[in-house]
Amino acid sequence: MNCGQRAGKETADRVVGVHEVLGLPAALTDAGRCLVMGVVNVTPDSFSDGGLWLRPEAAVDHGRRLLADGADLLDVGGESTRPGAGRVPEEEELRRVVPVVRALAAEGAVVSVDTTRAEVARAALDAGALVVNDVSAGLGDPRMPDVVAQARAVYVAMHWRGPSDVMEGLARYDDVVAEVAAELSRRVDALADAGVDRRRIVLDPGLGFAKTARHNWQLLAHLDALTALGAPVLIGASRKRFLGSLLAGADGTPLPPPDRDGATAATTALAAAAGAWAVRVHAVRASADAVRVVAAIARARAEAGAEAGAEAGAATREVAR
Ligand code: PMM
Repeated sequence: MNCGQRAGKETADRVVGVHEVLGLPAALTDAGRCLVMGVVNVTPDSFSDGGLWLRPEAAVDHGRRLLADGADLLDVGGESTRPGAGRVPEEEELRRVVPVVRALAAEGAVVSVDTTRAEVARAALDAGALVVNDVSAGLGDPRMPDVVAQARAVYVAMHWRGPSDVMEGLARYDDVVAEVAAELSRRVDALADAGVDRRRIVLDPGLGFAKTARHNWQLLAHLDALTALGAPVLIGASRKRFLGSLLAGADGTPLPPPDRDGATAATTALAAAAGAWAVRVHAVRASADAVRVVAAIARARAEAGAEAGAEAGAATREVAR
């Protein structure tokens, strides 16, 4: 059994394969389905929603809307990681992120901070965040694992090969699924060596980060290789370029980011069915519906299995008489 997996038996309301992460409220660990993480980008330049929620009040309002749409947790970020993006000064990242984290956490939201900087993570954790979403899995700032370990926070460790301004040149693999799994596995060991509790680590293949569209599809097609690592898995396909390219018009123009939400919801359903712990999405409603559909089907399967088991038991008793 995966170390983060429920030890519970297969019943109608316990969906098999749903992972549990230590350090989150019961409402999330008992959800019995894939969770939905809503994205709150407090940035002027994110690829899909840059500049829309740069003022703290606008970002907090956006977070509230995502919660109303069914988000289980919110991921607040102050630095764009789109391909080619440069760095934002640390003070600016702090200024963008901390008031938004504080306000949403004070309203009872489960908040994740999307940062590679230990100081930003520390300030966000002090302001009430429970999760650190580090797209560099500790490679961007060597002090990060210690900050997360000390705070006993949840650590989302994403597959990362280098900063956004150089990552496109790092998208070279012989076998992307095996290499991403192996590199993530090494990061888990390094994080655990640095004191992070393995039961608080979530893994993410990092779709679009040092990956071509083909690499992203390969990873989505083989999520079992990632869930087999024994940790909960988060998938961030939302609105990414490979979806826009798939759905390009006849002239080859990729579909723009806000028009990629239908494709995003399809990836959510497939990730949930493959046992993902959570999906990270910009538009929450469709994904919140999709994870519930997948959970209902899993429950129906478990019920059918239980009924078949009971019938087989009765038949065996009949023969033994
Ligand atoms: N993608 C983006 C940002 N942060 N975090 C995780 N864990 N996984 C992702 O795939 C991921 C991420 C880029 O999307 P954005 O610029 O719209 O936030």
